[in-house]
Amino acid sequence: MTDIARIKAALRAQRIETPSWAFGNSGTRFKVFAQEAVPRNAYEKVDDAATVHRFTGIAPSVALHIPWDHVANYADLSKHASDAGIRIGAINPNVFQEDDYRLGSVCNPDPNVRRKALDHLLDCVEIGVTTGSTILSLWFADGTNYPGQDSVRARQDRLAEALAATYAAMPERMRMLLEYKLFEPSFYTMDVPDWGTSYLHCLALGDRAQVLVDTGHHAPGTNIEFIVALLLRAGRLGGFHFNSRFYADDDLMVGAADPFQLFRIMHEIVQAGALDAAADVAFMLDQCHNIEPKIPAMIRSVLNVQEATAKALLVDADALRAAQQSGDVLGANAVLMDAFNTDVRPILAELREEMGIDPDPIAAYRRSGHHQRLVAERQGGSQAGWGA
Ligand code: RM4
Ligand code: MN
Ligand code: MN
Repeated sequence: MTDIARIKAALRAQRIETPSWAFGNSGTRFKVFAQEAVPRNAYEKVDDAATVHRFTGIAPSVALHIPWDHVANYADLSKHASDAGIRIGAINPNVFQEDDYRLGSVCNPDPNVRRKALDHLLDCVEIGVTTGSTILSLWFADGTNYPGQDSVRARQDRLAEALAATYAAMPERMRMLLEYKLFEPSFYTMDVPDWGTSYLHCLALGDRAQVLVDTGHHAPGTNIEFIVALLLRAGRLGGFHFNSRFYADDDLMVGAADPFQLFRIMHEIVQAGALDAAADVAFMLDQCHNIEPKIPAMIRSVLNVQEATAKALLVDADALRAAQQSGDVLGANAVLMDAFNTDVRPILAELREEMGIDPDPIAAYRRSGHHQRLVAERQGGSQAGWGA
């Protein structure tokens, strides 16, 4: 295989998962701006995810967030997805939006609240089984705001207990991904603030528990690709929540703020052979399009990951190794920069034509009149979202 054929084959096989919640209205704690044509339920969110897949060719699954995406019949939702050409991806339990969770969910000092949170996690395992999902993706808002508020160690014990009970309920083919976040909504301690905490819990649980790296959840300046390399080495990189940030958990379009960081992350992935489906790294997006139109923003985001991947695949691995081994610092760096500075848009346009999709997905979406159709169709009802 020529190099170009190898790169195209890898890009053709790439899978990026979109998040249902990105299609609903969202905002900051200051304002949620409603947009036209926003889905009113999980079915319409799935439709929007299917549209993103139709225009990009590489986004064939959508993650659900429960209860935001609660439906009466999950098998029916799953069928709706497959009729639309996609499937249900990761199931994300939401244990952070009820009054009961003021002091936490699975780490709450009150055993009744812990039980309620655990029951929801177990329900989500069931939803995963019904929808054919293989990933239970956990994020906990749990933590404390003030020193002394609760026992850090007791909270870890409670967390471990809930995770173990959930893990035990998962079928063989399901993986648990445990996400970490440095701060917010808790400001003094988060119960899973960093990859190390997540990793320790995963180790205690078993092979099917892995760390989820949300790129927006680190302190400014954190070397995320280093974390990625470490977790890959340990076989515990379960997947990503891609998004980009300038300051904190901004949830902006991936690759918008720092395309070079995204390239560096994808370089570690490619070097470790983890782009391969067998490596089971889930490439998921976790974003909110507060002010920009959502479907084209999601298309843009998928393309940004694809571009970074193409550049990472272009890195001349032999030249890089040779430079590294001979201690050629500048040469090694130049190999990387050469790849990063290559315009990959022509090869991607070519690839898309070969895949039978438009070489310029954003322009194609604009031309398609799909947005106008949705505006006409989605009248009445109440839009999905975080509430204004
Ligand atoms: C959190 C975290 C979770 C996401 C929620 C909406 O900050 O990133 O993955 O489900 O936001
Ligand atoms: Mn996330
Ligand atoms: Mn987040």
